[in-house]
Amino acid sequence: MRIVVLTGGIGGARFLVGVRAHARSIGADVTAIVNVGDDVRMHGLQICPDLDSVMYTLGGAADPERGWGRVGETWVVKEELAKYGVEPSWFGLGDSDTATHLVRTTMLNAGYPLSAVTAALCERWQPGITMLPATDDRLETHVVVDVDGERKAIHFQEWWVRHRGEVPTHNFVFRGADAAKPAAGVLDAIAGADVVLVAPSNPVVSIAPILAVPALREAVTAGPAPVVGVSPIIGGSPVRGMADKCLATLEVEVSAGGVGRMYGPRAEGGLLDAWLVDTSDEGAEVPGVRTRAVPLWMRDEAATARMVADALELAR
Ligand code: FO1
Repeated sequence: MRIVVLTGGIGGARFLVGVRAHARSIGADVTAIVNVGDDVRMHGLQICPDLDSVMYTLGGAADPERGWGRVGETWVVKEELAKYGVEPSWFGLGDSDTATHLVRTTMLNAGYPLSAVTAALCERWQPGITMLPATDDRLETHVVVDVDGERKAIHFQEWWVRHRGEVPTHNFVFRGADAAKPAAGVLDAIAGADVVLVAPSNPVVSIAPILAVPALREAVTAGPAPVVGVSPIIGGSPVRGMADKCLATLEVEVSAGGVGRMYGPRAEGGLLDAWLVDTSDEGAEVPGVRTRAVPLWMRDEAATARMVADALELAR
C-alpha cells in the first residue's frame, strides 16, 4: 500500500511519526509532500522550516518542546550576528541548524532542485519515509498586515516569529504559486497513491500553500486515491500554533466542522472524501464528506498510529 501525506511542519511531523509506525506494521510505504511556503532566505541561507521539522523529527533530532530546530542546539552564530548589529535578530538561527542551511544553500546555488537537496539531507537523517517539497519552484507565504500605520505584505516568518501574529492581519498570499510546478516525484507519488492523508497541520498556512500549486491540487482532487483529512482543531481550538488566528482572518469557523467545510467535499470540487474529527467534536457537520469521530490527541506514537489506522479504515 502507498500512503501519501500532505503536511506542514510541527503538527504534521508528529502525525508522520504515527503514519510511519502504522505503515511499518502493514508493510506500506509513505511519501510526505511538505509545505514550502514558510521557506525564507535569511543571512544568505535558504531555510526550509517545515521540511526541516519533518526531517529532524523523523530523524530523531528535533527539539521536542520547540517542535522546530535541533535538540541540544546552541546559538553562538545568532549571538555573534546580533553583536554585529545584523538584522533580523528576531529569527532563531541555531548553530547545528546552520550546517543544514549551508548544505542546502550550497546545493541550491550549484543548481540542484530542492527535491534533490532534500533527498541528500535525508541520506543523513534516514526519516524512514520519502520526503518531497510541494514544489521545486519559489513559493513563499506572505501575510497582509497593518504595521506602523501602513498596510503591507510581510514574509510569513516575520508574521509568525517577530509579530507572533499579534498584528492586524488581512490575508495570506502564496507568492509564486500560480507559476509553481509540483516538485520532481510529486505527481508520480499522487498518481500511485492508494490513499492521500491531509495531516492535522494549519489549513491556511501549511495545507493551502501545498494545494496552491495548480497541478498538484488537480492531481489530488482528480486522482484515484481517496482523500482523508484529520482535523487540526479539537474542541474549537488548535492543538498548538496559530490555526485559530489564521482561520479567523479568513472568517472560517474555528472548529472541526469549519475546517472540514473549508476543505469541502471532493464530489463538489473540494478536497475531501472523508474527515476525522476528535471525539469531543462528534456530530461535526461536513455535508458531502464521510465524517468519523475518534481520539485525535497525538499523545504518543501509538496513539497517533491508531488515528492513522482509523483514517485508512475510513478511506476504504
Ligand atoms: N519559530 C519561532 O517561533 N522562533 C524562531 O526563532 C524560529 C526559528 C526557526 C529557525 C529554523 C526553522 O526551521 C524554524 C524556525 N522556527 C522558529 C519555526 C518556524 O518559524 C515555524 O515552525 C514554521 O515556519 C511554521 O510552522
